[in-house]
Amino acid sequence: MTADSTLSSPAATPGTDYAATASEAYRAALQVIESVEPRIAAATRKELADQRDSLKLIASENYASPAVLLTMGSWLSDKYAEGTVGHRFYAGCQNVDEVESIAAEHARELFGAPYAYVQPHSGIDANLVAFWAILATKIEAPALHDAGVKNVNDLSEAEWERLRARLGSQRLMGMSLDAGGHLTHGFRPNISGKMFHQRSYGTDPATGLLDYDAVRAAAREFKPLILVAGYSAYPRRVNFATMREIADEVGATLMVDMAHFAGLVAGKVLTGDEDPVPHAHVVTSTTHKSLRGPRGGLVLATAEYSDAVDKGCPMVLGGPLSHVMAAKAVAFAEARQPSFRAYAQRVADNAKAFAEGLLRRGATLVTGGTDNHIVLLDVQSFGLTGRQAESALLDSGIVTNRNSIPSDPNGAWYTSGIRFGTPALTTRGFGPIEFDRVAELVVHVLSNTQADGTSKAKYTLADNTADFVRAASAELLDANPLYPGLTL
Ligand code: DSN
Repeated sequence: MTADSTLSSPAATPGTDYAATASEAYRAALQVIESVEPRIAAATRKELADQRDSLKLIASENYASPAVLLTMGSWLSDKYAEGTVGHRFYAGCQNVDEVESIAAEHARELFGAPYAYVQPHSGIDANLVAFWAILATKIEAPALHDAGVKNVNDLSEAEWERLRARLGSQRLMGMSLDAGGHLTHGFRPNISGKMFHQRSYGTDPATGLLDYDAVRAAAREFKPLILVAGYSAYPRRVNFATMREIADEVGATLMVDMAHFAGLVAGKVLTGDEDPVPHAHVVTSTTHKSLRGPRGGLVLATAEYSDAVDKGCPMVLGGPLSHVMAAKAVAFAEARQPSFRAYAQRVADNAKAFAEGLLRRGATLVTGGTDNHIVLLDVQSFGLTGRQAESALLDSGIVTNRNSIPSDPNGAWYTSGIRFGTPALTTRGFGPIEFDRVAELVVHVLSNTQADGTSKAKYTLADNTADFVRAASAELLDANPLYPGLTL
């Protein structure tokens, strides 16, 4: 298996020595940075070394291409451009208009969406824009229509107070955090849990799988304005056609947060009922996880919601990050190449191989396996908390994050799970054989880690474990270099 071509030789520039050109660019950039604040240049160099030297298994991380990364380091950053294409609150936005239009065009084409909004700075921002757009479309617009005005400023005080009360009393239903949902899907400590009356749906306690009949029954009873589907720690595919049926039955807007699996949608691993775009009213995403772009957010919408989404900035967001929108355009262009489909399929195949490798060695997985890019390991059988397991793995050069499992006895801080993901190491070129070896190393670390007494954080790693695993990982990492040919 070879490293993905976007890291070394993009199809768009045949004949160029991409790695050598990128090396020159980075060397020059670091020299310039060094002349002002050498500590930042040093930390930047060190981050590359650390990423090169560790097994990155954080499900939400990836390695963006040099083209994506270099696009972010430009003077596009210096331009204020609140508003939207052709309708800005600042003069001189002609180039930002061009950048934003290209990024949105690529996003529409990539996902087959009628409308794309590429301004959100993150996934949480994208979700806030979506919530606002749904409230504006479903609650505010009819209230303005009934009052015979176009603008909230023209409402009487009494009408305004009635509207505020209505906006503040809407219902949202999403997957619970411990079943794999995200904070922003109505978790009480998050703003989404405070903006809305919220109810969560979980997973079947016996199988860990989504129970659509239970979701339907809960939706019938609760009648949410917004039904949220999507996850950040659920290792299975979702049937979005069924979720849409449920939403339609109760008059809800279906919002899908595909932040985690956007790369699998772009790469056509998730199609038909598993592709959220044809089924949801509004789809939100990040651009940096399996999609492998710059850090940022994205909203796709049907025509009904597009005008309200378009007002995201400045109603919800601060000024758009034009340099990041430019990098999104480059990443979407990469994701439209045939090689991205092959990458996305390998991400899913590798997750299966990794899960099978763990199961074969006696580990317990939430839902018993995976059919996306996530594997959620229940570490209780090793006598550990998620916190202890995460730290022991990190000591051994394996970077993961601890995660709640359904009905987690250790809560959201210590947890009982470790979430793994395959997008990053797949970008490096790892295949099923390498992932099976990684599974062996993970089990080796956890089998050689002992909880200290009743502490949920302290642990002891058996002598030589970390050294052994680091040496074994180095063989895999050296054979699959990160940014091959890139020298600083
Ligand atoms: N931080 C992201 C993740 O790791 O899944 C979600 O917010």
